[in-house]
Amino acid sequence: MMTDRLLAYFMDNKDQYISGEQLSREFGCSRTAIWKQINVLRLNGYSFDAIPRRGYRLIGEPSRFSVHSLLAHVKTEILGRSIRLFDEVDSTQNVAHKLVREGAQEGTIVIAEAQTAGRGRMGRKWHSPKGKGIWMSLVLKPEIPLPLLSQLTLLIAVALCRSVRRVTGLEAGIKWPNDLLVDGRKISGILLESSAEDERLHYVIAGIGISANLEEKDFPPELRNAATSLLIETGREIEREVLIGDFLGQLEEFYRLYTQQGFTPIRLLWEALSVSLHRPIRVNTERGVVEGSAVALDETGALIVELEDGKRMTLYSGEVHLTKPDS
Ligand code: BTX
Repeated sequence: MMTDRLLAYFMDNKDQYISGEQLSREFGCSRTAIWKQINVLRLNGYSFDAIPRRGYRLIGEPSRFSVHSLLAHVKTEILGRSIRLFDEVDSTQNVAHKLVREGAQEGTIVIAEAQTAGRGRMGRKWHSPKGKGIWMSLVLKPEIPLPLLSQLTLLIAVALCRSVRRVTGLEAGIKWPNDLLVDGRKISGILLESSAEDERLHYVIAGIGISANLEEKDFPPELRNAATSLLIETGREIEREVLIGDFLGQLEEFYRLYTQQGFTPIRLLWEALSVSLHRPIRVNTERGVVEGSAVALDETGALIVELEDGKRMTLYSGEVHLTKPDS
């Protein structure tokens, strides 16, 4: 409650510095309490300038998706025909799973400004601060057998990579299977979760996280070396609605290509965008570490790695590390 009142006070006094002392008098609490509430607002995407002896000034509000602007950019037939926007959720994946159980149709997308429990693969966390990124889940009901699901992951990575390149001009590349990197640092991740029975897919929830407008300070220290954002790399703010619209367009186009011509054209596009091919890599797999050079994808989407002795190995899952020059 006090946070709301404090925010309203700053809104009424835009462009002015307000001292901690004045605020503590106004709200009848200590300056430490005011400072704590300002930090709560900061976590919610508000920015303050703080100058000793002058006080605090509100300098930025969190950006908000607008349905109107999204609809103006989403031109797809199926993907995005129902758009569900949320301010804050635990994970858009959870919301999408629930919506499917309640009958949501293919193409439904769930977007949140913030996630409190965004997740990556294998129980990893996905950092999702408010108003800074694209945290989105897509409901898909593809007519493919379960073993070919990895092809869909690669297809989404291709669409996303092409779209990021087109909208930002950055040389984004794909690290197998579906990390998007710029200059060796991660800007995006894809997580596929499915429900199936007897090798038949009921539905897939494709979770897409794009670190669009995060600044260096928005990343926790342990991620700063490994992760980056489109804003950091381009030096300008990305209009998230434009990127979403472009990505959904690419995805729909590639999905059509895939149903008409199979995986081969997608495989070739993936190989052209890959940063893990033809260079030394180390892959942590369930059965141990494999070192060698990735040479291609096979027709199922698995990675073919050539070992030092010239033998070839096919990997279906694992974590790739680029060992040189920017591991
Ligand atoms: P992943 O397991 O490949 O990647 C997770 C790793 O990525 C983390 O351990 C960390 O090193 C790094 N990382 C975490 N947050 C970020 C970030 N914001 N930017 C760059 N790197 C980061 C990849 O998993 C799949 C991620 C999917 C996220 C989406 S967001 C919408 C949907 N909802 C949800 O809960 N997950 C998906």
